[in-house]
Amino acid sequence: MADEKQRALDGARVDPDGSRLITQQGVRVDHTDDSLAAGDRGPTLLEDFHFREKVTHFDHERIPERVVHARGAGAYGHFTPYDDRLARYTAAEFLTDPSVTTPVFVRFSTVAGSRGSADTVRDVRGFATKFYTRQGNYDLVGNNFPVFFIQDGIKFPDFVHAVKPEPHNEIPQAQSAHDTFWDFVALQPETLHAVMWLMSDRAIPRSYRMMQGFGVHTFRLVTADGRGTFVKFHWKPALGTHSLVWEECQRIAGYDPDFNRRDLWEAIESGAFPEWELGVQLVEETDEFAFDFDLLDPTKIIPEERVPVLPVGRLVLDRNPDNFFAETEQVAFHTANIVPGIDFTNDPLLQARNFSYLDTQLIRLGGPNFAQIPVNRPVTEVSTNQRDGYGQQRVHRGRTSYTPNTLGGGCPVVGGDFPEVFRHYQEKVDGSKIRKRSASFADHHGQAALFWNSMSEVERTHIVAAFRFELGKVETVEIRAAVVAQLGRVHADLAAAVAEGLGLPLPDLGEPASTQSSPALSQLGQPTGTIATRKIAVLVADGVDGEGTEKILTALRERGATPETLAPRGGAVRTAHGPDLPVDRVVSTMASVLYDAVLVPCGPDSVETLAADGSVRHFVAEAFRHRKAIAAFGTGTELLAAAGIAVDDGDLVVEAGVVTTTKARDEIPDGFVDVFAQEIAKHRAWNRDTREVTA
Ligand code: HDE
Repeated sequence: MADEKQRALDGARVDPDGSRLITQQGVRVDHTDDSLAAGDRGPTLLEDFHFREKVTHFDHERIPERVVHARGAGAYGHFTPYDDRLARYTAAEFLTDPSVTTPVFVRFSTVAGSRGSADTVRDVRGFATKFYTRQGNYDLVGNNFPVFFIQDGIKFPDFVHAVKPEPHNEIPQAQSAHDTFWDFVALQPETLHAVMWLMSDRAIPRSYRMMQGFGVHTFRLVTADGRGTFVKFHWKPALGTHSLVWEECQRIAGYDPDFNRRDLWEAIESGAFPEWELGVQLVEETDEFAFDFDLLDPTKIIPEERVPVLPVGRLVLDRNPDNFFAETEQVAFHTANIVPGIDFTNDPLLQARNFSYLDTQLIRLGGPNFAQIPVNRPVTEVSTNQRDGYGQQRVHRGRTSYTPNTLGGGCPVVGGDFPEVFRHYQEKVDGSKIRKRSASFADHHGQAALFWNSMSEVERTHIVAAFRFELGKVETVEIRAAVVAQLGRVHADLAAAVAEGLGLPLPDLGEPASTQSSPALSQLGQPTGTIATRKIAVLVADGVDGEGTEKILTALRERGATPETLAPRGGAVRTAHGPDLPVDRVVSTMASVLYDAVLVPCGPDSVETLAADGSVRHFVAEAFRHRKAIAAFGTGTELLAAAGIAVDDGDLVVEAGVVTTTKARDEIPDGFVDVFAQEIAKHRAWNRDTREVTA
């Protein structure tokens, strides 16, 4: 969609069509493969301006990667509020006028890894949105966890140094499973709530399109007459919140380190535009102290059951960037980019961020003019007295670059009324200068326990396994024990299970730090019923039942899923009765971990070929072990048997996510695809017993 931001970007876009090679100085050259040399085998000449320009530019092509969130993927889209329900709370037009659609750029990221690290690591994911509003740029720089690891930004360098690769050998890359991180955690219990999220399935999303986003801090909405309301921002994905399983993540890091980036790109290219609903939790200023935690403490959530999330609008991402560097790498988010109607609170983490983001762009983007980079420009006018600086793109005319002036006609003119101009919320502040954490930030274990209490059995098993994995990689036994001791102050069950796995003695176990729970925190039990964009591996070989396969492929595509045929070799396979069936992928280049579900069609010859191949049996058994939906029709069930999966014969049999029928071709029962789709939509068959099947 050509919104105002896209039209503005058109001015910066360059297409290669038919152009000739012309240097940066506008000179046409006829040769770019050999440098200018003194003689046939002689030295290169300094006067070779074309060589020097080309190589110098290359030498300077890299900019510093982000100190955190270095690896990311971005897309354009738009946001529209549903109605004017927030008009009572904020003067921000883009949140309150349903006739206004605001262009956005969103960048998703991992935090700890370098630019080239894998997507599927255990980590927080960034969810940063730049709204190009008609009142200026508003950046909501959030994460997929609603809480952060520290309470005061002055601890951020310590926290990041602890989680990043260790400084002496730069190991490990993009992992929290190492001594320095857990040393920090054990000594800094304010990390514990976020650490619970980090050890949970939230840290390994199936897709950027299937994760929630949170503004984390408590912000403020402000009305035209200056009334403030506390607000927490939430993004809810239309496709539901879903995760990978840990073993898959590790395997995908090898098979497709770009898994999440590719998924976002392909979904948008195929027209399956990702969507989120923006929600807000609102708290009146008079209720500031109504909670058993401090609203300014970024390690705390407001349970949704206590303050419901009010849905306010829809975000759709519908356009991939044209150039990764120009847009996704150069986009510069800043928590202090706010517009009239939104303001900060005194959350000490937010306050620090308001310093850090501008500061970091100065080194990363090389000077103070980064807001002139096309992706960063607002769709509004810009008019300041700021001049000069590296990378200045504008040609400011006139004699004046100061205020007040008469020589420039008094321009740029200041003044105006809120909300036409931004004016800070007039919060009364009165206190002594102190360097001390507020006593209201003291509870570090209560909400960690709340999170644990809110998890389903499956989710708890995953959390325990994650702690065991991570702490198992810690070399210093005292650090393992110190973390387990902290967990003992969260919940005895958790600490005991982790200690048991590590072979550590039980720490002191008291009462749980909280007996409360918040069902909204559990990812399970909130299925969306859709299989849109789910990837389904269809295993075929020569002799497959083409008619039955086509019928099911069509039905799956009609439901928005993406089935792909995988065969031992590329091209097409011969079908038992009809035309050849095109092959999308060669099975040896793929793995079941790259798919959401597996289908094995009928065909005695096809199944015999596939079953004789150990890697195909492994493919099926692994999907089974990862509790994915699996379907087979006709003799396809024999491949399941060869992979060690026992199935009963019948017209339509469903057993813990495995859907089978003995029928083939036009006799496949109508309900077969419906049931298969239902099982895929559940994301995983958590009730499946996988012990008998090894992959
Ligand atoms: Fe960031 N963070 N952060 N952060 N953060 C950066 O800014 C920082 C925090 C988040 O896609 C940096 O441009 C401090 C919380 C995202 O470009 C840097 C503190 C949350 C992104 C920075 C925090 C975030 C960043 C690195 C503690 C969730 C990626 C490059 C006071 C609410 C944005 C850059 C993108 C990036 C500093 C804590 C989210 C260094 C000092 C809490 C999504 O400025």
